[in-house]
Amino acid sequence: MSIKKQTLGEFIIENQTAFKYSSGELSKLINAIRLAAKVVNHEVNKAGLVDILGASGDTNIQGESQQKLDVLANERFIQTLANREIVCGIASEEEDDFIRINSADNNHQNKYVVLIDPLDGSSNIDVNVSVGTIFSIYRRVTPIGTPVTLEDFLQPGRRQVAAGYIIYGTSTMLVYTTGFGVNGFTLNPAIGTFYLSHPDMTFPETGKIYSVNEGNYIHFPEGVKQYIKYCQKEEGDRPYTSRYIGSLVSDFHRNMIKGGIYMYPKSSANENGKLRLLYECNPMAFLAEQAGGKASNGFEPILDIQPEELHQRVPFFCGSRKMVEKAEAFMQEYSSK
Ligand code: AHM
Ligand code: MG
Repeated sequence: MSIKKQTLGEFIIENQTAFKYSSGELSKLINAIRLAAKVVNHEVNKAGLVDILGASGDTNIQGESQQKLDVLANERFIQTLANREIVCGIASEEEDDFIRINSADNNHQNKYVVLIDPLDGSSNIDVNVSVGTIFSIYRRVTPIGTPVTLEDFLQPGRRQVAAGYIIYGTSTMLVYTTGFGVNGFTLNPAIGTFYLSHPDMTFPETGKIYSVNEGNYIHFPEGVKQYIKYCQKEEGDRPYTSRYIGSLVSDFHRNMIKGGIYMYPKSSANENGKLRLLYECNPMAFLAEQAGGKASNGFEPILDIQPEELHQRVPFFCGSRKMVEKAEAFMQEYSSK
């Protein structure tokens, strides 16, 4: 990659001045995520070489078995953020409860909380398929200097200050937004530097890819069944192409570049779908909207949902604006909330 390109570090500094009264706290926070991303990238890359694969034996709050890399990624992100004392609280998909971060003098003035899915799609690790980290940042709502409470984490996605993901793929990328569009940075592993490779990323208005686990078809609501039939019908620019990696970050990333829709609807087996509102859907929805796309539960924007619990799940339809609107139209005609 050309060294003429802007590095992520340079980009963060340059954009900090865009926030008029910025204290630099958010910049420091994104810098810490950048650092943890490089560490986790290193672990993911050597996964095939050393004995860190396989289930660790623990189960997370959703009753799923954790793989060792999930545990490692969780530790790395939490340690990096906690050691730098730049956040007042962290919630992770891998932790039962949120974590309060105290400073050495017990009196820090930090105003941000971070919510994170340290390694999403981790069932793909054993078969060498891309996985990702997803993060979401909010300003706390309780007074600065007091211990964070659940309220600080249960905010509608619309209030996110920043969100992004790291994709550990054929190359490693960090893609994020602070509410002024979406920018993607590719890691040059030889020197450990992220370069701005994808400035101002946008979803094509429509696309030809639909991504859904069709193995669950029989359990889907009628609206989703009808929409899938619509995607498969020979008419106009259809049939569409079906592409499903089973790794949200990778499916989202491809659809943002090529145009497409990702769906994880509710089903008769999972009444709220599978994906978590706070760790997966909200950050992806913020990115989608910032990139000109759309994200919905089939009936309302994901970002408008008032969360009720940390590990809440929601049905998820996300991607190119016109495709999501079409899926919503089918849901509203054939299904109920
Ligand atoms: P995880 O957080 O346990 O890794 O689950 C989330 C993942 C998403 O990345 C992916 O899109 C989805 O689960 C796949 O689920 P399924 O195997 O049911 O299709
Ligand atoms: Mg996940």
